[in-house]
Amino acid sequence: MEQLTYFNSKEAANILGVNVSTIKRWTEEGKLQCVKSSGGHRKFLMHHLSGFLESNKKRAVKATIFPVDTMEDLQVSRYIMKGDFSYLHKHALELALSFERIRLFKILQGLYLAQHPLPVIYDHFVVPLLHEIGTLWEQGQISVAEEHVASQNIRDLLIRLQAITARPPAEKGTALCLTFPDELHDIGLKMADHILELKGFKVLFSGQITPALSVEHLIKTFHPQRIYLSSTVVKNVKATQKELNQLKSFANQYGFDLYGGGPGFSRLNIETVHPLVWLPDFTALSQSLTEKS
Ligand code: B12
Repeated sequence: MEQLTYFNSKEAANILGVNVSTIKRWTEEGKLQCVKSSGGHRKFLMHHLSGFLESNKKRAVKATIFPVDTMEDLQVSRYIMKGDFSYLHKHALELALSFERIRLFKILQGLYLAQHPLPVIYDHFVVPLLHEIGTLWEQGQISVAEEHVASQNIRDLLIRLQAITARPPAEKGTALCLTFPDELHDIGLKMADHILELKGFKVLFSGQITPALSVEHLIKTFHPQRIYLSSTVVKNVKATQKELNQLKSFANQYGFDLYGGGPGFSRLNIETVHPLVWLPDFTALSQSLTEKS
């Protein structure tokens, strides 16, 4: 079973800006959902709290979606509520480069609690942050090790967020997520994984360096209805095109749909693997899943 992160009553009270007895009352009145531990203690998943805030908009104003200890925190908290990504982006970059991952996580979690849609958080907050880190590295302003720590921290935070967000039953089918065999960039694919899971898919995440021929056994065993490919850098265009063509022939043989995302696809000929659908961002991914369902 997957490890989920729960908030206890005190933490839930802090986040919602009320005292513990109010939390108790709201759960008894059925206003606030929770689960109970074997010892009878109330435990809250993030979606219990975000669901409560969604149906109690006035409460959202009082909620401490981001812990406020200083004037700067107050500012950050306001920008989270407003969804001012340009301010948050600047602040988050400073945090990423000083490796303040817990505080960075609180911003990510705050954005989610403030009801900003996950694809919007990814497209307008996380992806620009990663791009900026890459640019600083390219310009020689940060070392390769600093770039690694900052981007690995972000990857780690995405996994933490995924562990505490709502997960509907996987009733929509199975999606296999992979990159081409010479690809090490898989953070975009992690974000796609999260969105697919939230939309009710069971996700098989193969991730980095996945040769097309090696997935045939997975396809035969798990019958994915969809395969999602992410490509950031294409080193060898000819070899990568061959991989894509191989996946297309598997798609014809085993009857799954093929989707792609990432800038690497601009170097490949996707006309020849029609009807592969190239998705420009996570908002498009989310919309494509809503349209189909
Ligand atoms: C983190 C990182 C790494 C990490 C990756 C760790 C990991 N587990 O992913 C490591 C250290 C391994 C790495 C290695 C390298 N990297 Co690097 N890396 C980055 C960095 C900083 C972030 C990458 C990232 O996650 N971006 C976020 C993704 C999501 O952004 P994106 O690819 O633009 O995708 C967007 C869309 O295209 C789409 N999308 C992407 N995938 C998918 C999938 C689906 C299904 C959907 C719907 C959408 C979607 O969503 C995003 C929304 O806009 C970037 C900077 C940058 N600009 O991205 C450099 C960057 C990509 N790296 C670069 C380079 C050069 C390299 C190396 C060649 C360095 C080297 N000399 O070894 C190697 C290549 C290794 C390889 N064979 O792949 C260059 C690429 C330049 C180019 N175009 O050729 C960049 C741009 C840095 C730079 N500014 O120069 N890198």
